[in-house]
Amino acid sequence: MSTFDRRLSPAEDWIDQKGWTPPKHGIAPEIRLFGRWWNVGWLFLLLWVFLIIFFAVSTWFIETETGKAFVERYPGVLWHGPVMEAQGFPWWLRWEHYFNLFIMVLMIRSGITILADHPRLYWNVHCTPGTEWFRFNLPVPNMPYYTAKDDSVTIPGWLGLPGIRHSCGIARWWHFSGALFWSLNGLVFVIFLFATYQWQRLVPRSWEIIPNAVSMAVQYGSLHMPHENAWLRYNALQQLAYFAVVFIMAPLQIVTGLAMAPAVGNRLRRFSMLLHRQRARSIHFLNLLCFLGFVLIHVTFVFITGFRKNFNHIVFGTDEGSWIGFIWGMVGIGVIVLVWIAATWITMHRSRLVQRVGRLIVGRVTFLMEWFSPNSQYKESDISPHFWPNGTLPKRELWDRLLQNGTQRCTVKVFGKVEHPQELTIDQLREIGFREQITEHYCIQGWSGIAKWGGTPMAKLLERVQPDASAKYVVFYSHADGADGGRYYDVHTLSNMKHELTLLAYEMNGRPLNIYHGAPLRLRCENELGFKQVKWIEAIEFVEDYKKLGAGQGGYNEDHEFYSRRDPI
Ligand SMILES: Nc1nc2c(c(=O)[nH]1)N[C@H]1C(S)=C(S)[C@@H](COP(=O)(O)O)O[C@H]1N2
Ligand SMILES: [Mo]
Repeated sequence: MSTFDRRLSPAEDWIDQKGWTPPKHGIAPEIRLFGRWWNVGWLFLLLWVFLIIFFAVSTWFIETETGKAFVERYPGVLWHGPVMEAQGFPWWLRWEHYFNLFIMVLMIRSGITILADHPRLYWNVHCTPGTEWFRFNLPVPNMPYYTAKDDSVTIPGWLGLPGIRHSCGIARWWHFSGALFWSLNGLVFVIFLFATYQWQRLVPRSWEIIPNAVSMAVQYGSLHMPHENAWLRYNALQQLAYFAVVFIMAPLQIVTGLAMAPAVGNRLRRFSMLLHRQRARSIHFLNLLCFLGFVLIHVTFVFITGFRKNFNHIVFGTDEGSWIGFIWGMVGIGVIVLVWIAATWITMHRSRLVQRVGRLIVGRVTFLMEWFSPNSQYKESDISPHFWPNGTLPKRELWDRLLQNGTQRCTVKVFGKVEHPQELTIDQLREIGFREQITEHYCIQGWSGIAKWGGTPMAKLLERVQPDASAKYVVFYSHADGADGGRYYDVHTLSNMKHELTLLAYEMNGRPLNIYHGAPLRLRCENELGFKQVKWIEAIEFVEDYKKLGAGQGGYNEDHEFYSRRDPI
């Protein structure tokens, strides 16, 4: 054991709320429009007014001659498929509909938890304070070291998964495992759709769908419940809505989800210029609102258009009016509620288990994204005017040492399974090699920023120290402790260290790195998230395995906050 790993701390395998990031409450969500902030409550008022106008106009219009002719011409149901007596709801559709609900509940809850870790949404990639269009926290205070962690807010445990504050690490296991199953479920659904007649119920094949959908809306709006039968075919409005959910909203959610990953963004530069992380994040959220709006309207219509029949359709696939489908439907929803409660309990009390199972389920899939390793850089003009700081500052000693010796004479110790262990000053590092790169930083909490980093390529250091064949991982020990005490550290794969953009940085935006951003030395490993970019590096150790370090998860946040050791997404 070296003197470095002795200062690492063990970690709890569960979330002890007393030791966790203390609660901090946000504010009611606000939207920035016309240069000022509006409470979203106003939107509901607006929606209400809109609905009243819509109902009034529909009621008037449908009685006019034009209205009558319109509804007669476009009754609201289109059908081009073969005339079959019973289209019905086959078993696969009913089961997938249920799985979908089941998974979406978990994903929405964990998604809200992730959002609360950076309670602001932007259309620009820099996340400059004041430029957000949506927030549920107060304006960013003007102080030198207000971190993204300080900015995160608490979400109640009944809503979020797990809720509380700064729990995005564990929420992500739920969110990504859910996303995997949800996408597979969707894929199987689409395959079945096209393997059967069912796709004809969903896919519109004529522009007549538009006036028919308007007609449907007017009929509902004037409270004329149209005569229709969803058992045989959907009406135009239903068809459009279901089509949008399956073929537009769901794929959009998958694409914007992936677009937030550093591995994807850094690889597909052209694509990510268009759909950069903050746009993707904003659209991901707006699309969530579309999903929620859909669910609200969908459930309302299930109840007002004959709920016993509708429940029989979707639960048993029968077209009759008994209570049986509704009763079993409620049992199904009861199961979801139980899972809702159990998921929160497990996440809080068996956190390490959630981390482990999550890794088992989605680990490999997300790790594959390291294939999308970074290959492109930004221009000078892309550099962010503001770069959020994050992390727990080092103690007084390091500040004093930096002041006394100057950064250039600070040393970094390189040791472990290498031919030539050594202790190098920043000046000596510079002699080994120097390069500059303009890259995007992706913090796990949701913010991003572009900066120019100057430093020594890790590959050059590898040439110098010559790792042994047994060295598989590289450990970066910080001068600073993590939030719960014990030294901050993080483990990287040796292969990631060989990448041309992996840098030991001591310059930022053309100036010596300042202490807030990690002086004297910090890491840049561009296909991983921000927490893996260790700041204030004191030592670098080459190891065969990391399981004996700290709590054995491969890093401080991995140990204490249940993050993933490889996190390219
Ligand atoms: N030693 C140390 N390094 C750290 C952290 C920390 O808490 N301690 N935080 C990490 C996180 S979560 C992020 S997002 C980046 C932030 O880097 P920045 O402050 O330059 O923006 O540093 C990483 N490096
Ligand atoms: Mo971060």
